[in-house]
Amino acid sequence: GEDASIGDQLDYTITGIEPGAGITETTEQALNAYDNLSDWELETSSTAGMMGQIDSAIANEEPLVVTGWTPHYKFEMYDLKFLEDPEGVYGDSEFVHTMSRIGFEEDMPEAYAILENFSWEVDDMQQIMLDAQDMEFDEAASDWIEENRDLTDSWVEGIDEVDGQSIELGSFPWDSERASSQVISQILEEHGFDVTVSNVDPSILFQALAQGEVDATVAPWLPTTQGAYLEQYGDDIVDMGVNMEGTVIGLVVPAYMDIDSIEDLTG
Ligand code: PBE
Repeated sequence: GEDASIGDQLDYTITGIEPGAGITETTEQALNAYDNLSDWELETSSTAGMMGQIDSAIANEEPLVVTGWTPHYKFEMYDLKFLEDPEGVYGDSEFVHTMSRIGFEEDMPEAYAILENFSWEVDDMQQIMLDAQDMEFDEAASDWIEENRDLTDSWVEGIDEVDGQSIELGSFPWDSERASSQVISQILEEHGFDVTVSNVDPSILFQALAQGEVDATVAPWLPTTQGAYLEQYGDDIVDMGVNMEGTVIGLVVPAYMDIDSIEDLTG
């Protein structure tokens, strides 16, 4: 008989990650924006859970739709593709921003200046994520710093060292942000700061920044991924600008699935 529809095969379920992720919020918007997704739902769990589902689906060449993003080393590991997004819900290629609490520049001018100078490429982040498959993130970050001293020196050039001033950075639990927070915290520590990094969901990070509970972050993806959180808390946060460009979010499927667009997810 007829092949079961893609919706029937997947039980009308998109496999997601942590509830507080920006991509979770954006996918909820996609469920409303696409008429063909009116019977579909987003199953949130964890990034590890989503990765496990990719592992088993690909091993058995089964269909699967996940909330995906690049840079992410594991997505280079499998033959995956983004579904076209004709409604533009997931936006275009995005920017990673550096942000701080109000008052941070006055309180810690040297840290502010270094963070404002922080800027690197997707390939740099990808390299650390790749190396971190075989070692700890702090080791992978140290290796990258040693190989990129001309770039990292440019972040601190002409800025006075400090003597043990403590700084609290907020970040996310995803590999991309563990890479960036490791790099910037090691550079700040070399400059005399005593750095602590707390990895929290985006919804918590924006709140903490707005309430001045953390000093700064190099984690947020904008304008789409964490746009909703910036709308909510942006008036009480200093957006210091872009530190990296070229991140992408969307719905991702194994390349063997013969669908190309979100509109192909039908009942
Ligand atoms: N991510 C990775 C996060 C930001 C970095 C896309 C999973 C998110 O908030 O969706």
